[in-house]
Amino acid sequence: MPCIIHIDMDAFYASIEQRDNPKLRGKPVIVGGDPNQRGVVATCSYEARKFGIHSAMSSVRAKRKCPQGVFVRPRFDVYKRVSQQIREIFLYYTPIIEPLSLDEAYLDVSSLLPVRGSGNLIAKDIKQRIHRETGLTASAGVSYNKLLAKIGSDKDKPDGLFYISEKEGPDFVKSLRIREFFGIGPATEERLHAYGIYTGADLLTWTLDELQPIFGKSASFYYDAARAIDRRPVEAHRERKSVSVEDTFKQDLDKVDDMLAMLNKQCETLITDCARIGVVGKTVTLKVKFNDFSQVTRSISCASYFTASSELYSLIPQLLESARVKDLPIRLLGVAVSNLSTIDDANWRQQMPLL
Ligand code: DCP
Ligand code: MG
Repeated sequence: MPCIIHIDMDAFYASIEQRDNPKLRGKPVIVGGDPNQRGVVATCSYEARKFGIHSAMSSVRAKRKCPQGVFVRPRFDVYKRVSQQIREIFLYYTPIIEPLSLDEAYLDVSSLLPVRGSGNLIAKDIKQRIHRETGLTASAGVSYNKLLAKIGSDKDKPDGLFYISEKEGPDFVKSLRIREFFGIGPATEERLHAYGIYTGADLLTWTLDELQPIFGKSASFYYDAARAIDRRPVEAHRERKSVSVEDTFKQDLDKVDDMLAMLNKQCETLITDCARIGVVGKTVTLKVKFNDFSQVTRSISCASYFTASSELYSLIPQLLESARVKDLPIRLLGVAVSNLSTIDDANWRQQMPLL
């Protein structure tokens, strides 16, 4: 059996701000955009989470929930440097590293087991080393596949270490809320609830054929996931070509206003996902699937990078118009950003102005 570790830094941007400015320690720190300029929260310290603040919330709302919160503008160059430092630490253990964003990665440490004894010991060592070299805490999930390792790293945050053995895997998955499964966002969660699927145990009662219409291409992934099986290898050197979001609707959409409202939300999700991954893109692609299952995509490329969801959304109405080649209801909409570059302070300044 493989041994996979998923490492995820705790309150990443906020912890770095607290590390670098002692006045911020112990305080509710909110990293993100200006509450006076329609900015959003990138992340916040654990002190701020007690007030109900979380990533992607509008800064105005965050300010209302926690008036004493200290708002700090992000410093992407510093975050990128720390991210690089962490990756170098990982390389000390294994070359099989798959970064998912600036602050998280999968590591396949299977070949280290004979020397190091256990995945737990390796994870503990990695966490200590990260703390010693960066002054920051990380949480680790240790298990026999990516699915369980990733869920595990979230179970004992902050500064956590969570191990799921082969024996525990299937029961552990049964107890999960469906939201905790990889790739299930709020829209899919709602759709699954409509089918009566709330937990891993519910998912387990569905056959592969029954899951097909719900999940399409991903049906077998979720069929396996319900059984604590995940055959995806840790893929080192995988280069990301695009960032995307898509939703299949419970009921097909036939009103343009509803389509645009959905796409507006998707643009917001996409921009925050790009920030988390640490990239910006110049090309936007709209995907439309009609209720006869035919699919159309349309793209526009720009001279500068998209850093605000409003910039992205401003191109959506024309894309939608050209993609609606048939006057049929729509069952799926998606937006993707490609032509990527890594994020830096200069190309993000617009999105997150100084307070
Ligand atoms: N991020 C962002 N916008 C989001 C989510 C995240 O800009 N909607 C950024 C800020 C985070 C970093 O990505 O610090 C890592 O994301 P995580 O989801 O891992 O969140 P944190 O590391 O901040 O907190 P946690 O301790 O829950 O992992
Ligand atoms: Mg994190």
